[in-house]
Amino acid sequence: MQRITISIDDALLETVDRLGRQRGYQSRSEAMRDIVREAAVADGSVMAGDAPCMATLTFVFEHETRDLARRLTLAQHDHHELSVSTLHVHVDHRDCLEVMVLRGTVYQVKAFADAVITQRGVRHGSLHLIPIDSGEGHGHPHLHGHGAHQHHQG
Ligand code: NI
Repeated sequence: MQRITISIDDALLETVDRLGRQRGYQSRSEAMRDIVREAAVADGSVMAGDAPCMATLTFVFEHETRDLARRLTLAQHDHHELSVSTLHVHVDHRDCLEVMVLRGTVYQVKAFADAVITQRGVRHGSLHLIPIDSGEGHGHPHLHGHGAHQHHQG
C-alpha cells in the first residue's frame, strides 16, 4: 500500500465525502479506492482484451446531423454479431437517446463503442462493461443446440 497526496477541488471532495456517507465508507481512502476500482471495471481496463463481456453503450445524438441515424444503424448491421439489442428514444425534435446492449470480447466492444462515441453529433457517450464468466458454476446446465430443448414424448 502506498500513501499519496492528491489535489482535489472543494466541490469534488464534497462529492467524495457524500458518496462516502451514502455508501458507508470508513475513510476517504477507502471511498477513493472503491470508486477507482469501480471505474476500472466499468471501462474494462482491468479485463483482458479477449475476455468475454456484455456492455451497455448509452449516448445521445442529433439524428439529422450528417445522416447520423442511418449511419449508426449501418454500423450496427456491420457489427450484428456484437449488437444484441438497441433501445431508441426520441428525446425531442433534435435528439435521440440510444442504449445499445453489446456482447463480444472487451476489445471488440470497446472498439465499436469508440467508433460510435467519437462521431460528431454524438454526445454523453458512456460505455459500461460487464464481465461475464463462462456460464459454468451456477448450477445451471448451459446447453446450446441439441439438448437445449428436451422434448419428451408420450
Ligand atoms: Ni429518434
